[in-house]
Amino acid sequence: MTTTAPSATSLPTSDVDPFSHEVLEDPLPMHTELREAGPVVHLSRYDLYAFARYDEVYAALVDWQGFQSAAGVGMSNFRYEKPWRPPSLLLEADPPKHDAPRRVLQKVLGPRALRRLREGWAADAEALVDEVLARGTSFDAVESLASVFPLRVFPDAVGIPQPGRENLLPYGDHAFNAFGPDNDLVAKGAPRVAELSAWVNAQCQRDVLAPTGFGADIWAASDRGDITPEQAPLVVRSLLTAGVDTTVHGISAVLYAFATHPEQWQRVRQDPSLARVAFDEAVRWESPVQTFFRTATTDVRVGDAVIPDGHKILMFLAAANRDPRRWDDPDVFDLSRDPSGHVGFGMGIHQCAGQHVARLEAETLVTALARRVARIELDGPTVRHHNNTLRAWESIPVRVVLD
Ligand code: OVM
Repeated sequence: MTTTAPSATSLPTSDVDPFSHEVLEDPLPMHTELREAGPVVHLSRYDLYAFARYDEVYAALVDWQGFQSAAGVGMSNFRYEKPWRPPSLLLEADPPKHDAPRRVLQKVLGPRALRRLREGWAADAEALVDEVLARGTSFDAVESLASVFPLRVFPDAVGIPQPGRENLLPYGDHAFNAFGPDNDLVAKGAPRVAELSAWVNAQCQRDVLAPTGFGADIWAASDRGDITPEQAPLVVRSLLTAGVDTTVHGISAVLYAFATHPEQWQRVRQDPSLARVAFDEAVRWESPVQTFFRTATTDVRVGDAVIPDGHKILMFLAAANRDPRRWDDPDVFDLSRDPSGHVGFGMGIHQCAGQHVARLEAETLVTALARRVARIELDGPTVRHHNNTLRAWESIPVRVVLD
């Protein structure tokens, strides 16, 4: 990649393609280069403005007036291009339209609702760990744990029926690819979009959902008039879109972190209450959601730069989460650090509505593992899964030593 220093009249600029396979395989060198180039870097290939430093990413996340979401939080601008599906009422909306759906979802996924799930999920996690370990002590942590556990607990919690659940991961994978440019990853998903969308949309209907669960709770909110009956299925769709791949890759991240940091595993073993902070530290360290876009609502000044009205801003959450201006030893996965303030779940009015659900999934699974596994180490080459938005794993072979 070529980065050009700013002259008197121009911003630092880079011709890097953040969505190329080379960068997706290892984005860290690009993050460093963009962070060091300046607070705002023009990406010439796509004519957009990149923020890779913590302060600018944070400021953009909380400034929903200056940086809107309703024009899309991917590269494509909904003012000029038709979205691949009807926009999300949460992610791709601004106040005031955003607020009622947000309030409803936040309540449905809030601490009260989760208290009812903890015990069952802890038991499910122990049962899964027992099953996996009964088959042997060498296994793929993605195939056996990270891609299994969320699919055991989350669709049941939403209340969707069993058939077709194998569609959830491919649908989410495409949705996260669709935030990027129209590249080969989007083309790969295109043949199944109609089929997958039809299935997902069908699961959002009231009569398909179980009488209790997050889905039923969202429909009950429409009975109370908190949202309209037209909005309810789209709020359910947000759960099914954003709630599966993210937790799979987040759990992969924390398992990879432990497999490569044995001393940190010993700490959770001694104090299982660290499982929760371990997940947030893994989300900071790996940033399962790497990027989101915003759109400037006017000419917005950022430092010496002006983002022109209507232009796209690319926020590198992952680069902000390892900005040495904000974090000591940012590349170190360390359970003694306080990772709060990381932007892996975003920040501000759009901050991840499912973050407590994600934490509960990760916490129960890590706790179940810590009860039985004394050591965990890599047992072969890991393989990345490339996605325009997600930092993901295809395979993490591990070998464990039991108590
Ligand atoms: C949504 C949504 C929210 C967050 C992430 C996301 C595909 C989707 O509301 O549909 O990624």
